[in-house]
Amino acid sequence: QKAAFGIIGMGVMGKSLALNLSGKGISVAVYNRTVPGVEEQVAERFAEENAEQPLLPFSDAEAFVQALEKPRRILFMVKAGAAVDALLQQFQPLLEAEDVILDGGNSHYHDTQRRVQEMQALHLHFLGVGISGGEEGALKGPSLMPGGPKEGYTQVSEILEQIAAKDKDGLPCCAYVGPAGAGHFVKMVHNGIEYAEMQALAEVYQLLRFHLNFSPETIVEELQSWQESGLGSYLLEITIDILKKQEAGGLLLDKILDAAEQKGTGGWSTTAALELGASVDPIAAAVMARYLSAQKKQREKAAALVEIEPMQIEGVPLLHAQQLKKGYEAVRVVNHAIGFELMRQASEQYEWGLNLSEIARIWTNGCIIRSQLMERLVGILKTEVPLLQHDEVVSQMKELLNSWKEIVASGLKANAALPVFSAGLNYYLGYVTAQSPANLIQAQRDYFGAHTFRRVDQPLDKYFHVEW
Ligand code: NBP
Repeated sequence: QKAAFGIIGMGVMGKSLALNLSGKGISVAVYNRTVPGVEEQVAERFAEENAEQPLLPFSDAEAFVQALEKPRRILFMVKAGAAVDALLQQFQPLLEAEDVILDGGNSHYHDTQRRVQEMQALHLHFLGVGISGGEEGALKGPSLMPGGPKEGYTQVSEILEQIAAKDKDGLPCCAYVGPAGAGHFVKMVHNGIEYAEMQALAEVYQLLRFHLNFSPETIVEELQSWQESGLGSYLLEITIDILKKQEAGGLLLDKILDAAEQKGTGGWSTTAALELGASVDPIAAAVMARYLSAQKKQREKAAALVEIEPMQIEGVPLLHAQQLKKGYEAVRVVNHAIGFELMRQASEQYEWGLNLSEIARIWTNGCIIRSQLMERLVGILKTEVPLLQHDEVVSQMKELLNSWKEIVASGLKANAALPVFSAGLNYYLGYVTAQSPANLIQAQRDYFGAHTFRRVDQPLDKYFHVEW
């Protein structure tokens, strides 16, 4: 009997997804490459360990392909980049017209765009599928963001919807996102928002612990109250758990080196924003904050030279914690607004027809940035109005703005670097400023480079130059 679905790559994600599928009664053929001298028969051992599941293991590519129902549906769950192209080279001659290849890795959307076209020329459907939720999500139900040729998607929609997480109405957190590289673009932006959200939480922790003198236990209590009062999210939940984790009578967190690493998707979001002419200040700030954190040795040396110490924020800590909560609420709205705006601009530029409300919906469960805010955004994004101009959001931000400004000002004064809190605030203040100083920029450009400028007292399609 042939298998309904094939997975290539028995790493962390590939194994979990195989178990998710097989747990739903879907027969899965699994394959892993064999690197001579390294672990062999990876797929076979995985199937042995899970003998009760309908798994068919292979180390031979041809036998793997032959074991699949037609049209074949094969998910690549391997490292993004050259590995995906190498696999396409290897497997494409073994496949037939109408077969579907899904790339579930974190591939760059430009690569996916190219691969869709290359495979289309061979009458194969190539789908770039964003997958979020980590190992546990893959096993229990991830959020899935498939993009590429629609005909390919219809061949796999039923299976993907079956293994995806479910939203509060029981609908799958999986929806066809758009053509070409749209799925991987959306996953990239998901990760960009994730970077900003993680950094915002790191700043909250830093302020509470080192500038407001909260003990880890009190921070846990404080954050738990946030979690229960509208700010609930997966990332806040795991942050609370992390702040409880003890090792040898102390906080494990205190033993972890403060040098953040990254795999690139946050940086890609920033590059995409530069390409599209979009502003993603807090996402970019979060990426840069990780780079700066990684320069541990330089930071230590500079700290000794400059002798800057974390200072206590003056005043009543509990009142500042309330301001911080409001600032956190505000910066999260901006983090999300810029992410969705980036997708809107990409959708316009590439003609993808992205449905932002539907994207928010498939991010309400299974993925790392699931939150109560995301649930709210599903409704808000149904309108064409930009998120930060939506009535409900305008009144919310009016209510939060003063506290946000206060906490950023007090934090900076107390020597806390607040990359995301302050970049978000700068973005927001810039966004709500009708008259910016960019007229001076235009004048300077015209002065030294005769780059011309438009005038507010003349039609806007006319350009002027003066001898300064
Ligand atoms: P792992 O490192 O656990 O597994 C990688 C898999 O890719 C292994 O099966 C490996 O085979 C295979 N592989 C590599 Br590496 N190079 C290959 C090649 N040239 N040909 C064939 N197979 C190759 O990674 P993972 O965490 O499962 O992630 C897989 C993809 O999913 C990545 O793109 C990742 O960014 C993405 N992703 C990960 C997560 C997560 O939370 N981990 C979440 C969402 C997306 P081997 O065993 O022979 O080396």
